[in-house]
Amino acid sequence: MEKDKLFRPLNSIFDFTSLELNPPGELIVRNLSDMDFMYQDQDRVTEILQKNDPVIYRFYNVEIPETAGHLQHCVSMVFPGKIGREYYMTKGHFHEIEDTAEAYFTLRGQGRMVMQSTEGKTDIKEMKKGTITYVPPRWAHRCVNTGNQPLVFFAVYRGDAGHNYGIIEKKGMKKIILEEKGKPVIKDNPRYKN
Ligand code: S6P
Ligand code: ZN
Repeated sequence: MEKDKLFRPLNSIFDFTSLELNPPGELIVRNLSDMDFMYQDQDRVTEILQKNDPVIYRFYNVEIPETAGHLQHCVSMVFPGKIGREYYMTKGHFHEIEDTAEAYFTLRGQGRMVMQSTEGKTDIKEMKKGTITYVPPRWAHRCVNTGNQPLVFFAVYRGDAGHNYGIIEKKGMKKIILEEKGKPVIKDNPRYKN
């Protein structure tokens, strides 16, 4: 990446048919095996992984200097699907620099943003085409696709925010979203480690 002071204006374009960003920047793909331990139904995880390793989501990070004055931005897509009754979702994270917030604009699909603060409060917001979701500083965030098409969203956050995945990897999140009678329902996570 260019040095900060040399950085120039940029334009990228997202193609809603191919679900690709051009220029792609950094593309990160997460398969089930990257987050197998996060799902409730571990028997189902084993069964699926014996056959294949589905892509759960991918995201394009536009390459921006990782400094405070810049705004990192990205387009993510969570594919439709479930592991048992639990919908495909992102790993979820806190930002490493705790006082950094984030804004999400949903472009396509249906889902939920599951949030949890460092003090243990939880909040869940609907995501659908047109929703703008604000993630305040110190709130972990995970996106869950509850629909039957890709959930696509654009997110913007401070360039130096960084990502802390470790807490959610170890503890999980307090709330999970499961399918019940064809609809998404919020449940307490029985595997949450306090
Ligand atoms: C970054 C922002 C999103 C996620 C992306 C994937 O702060 O919240 O771009 O990185 O949706 O989720 P995760 O939890 O794997 O980073
Ligand atoms: Zn984030």
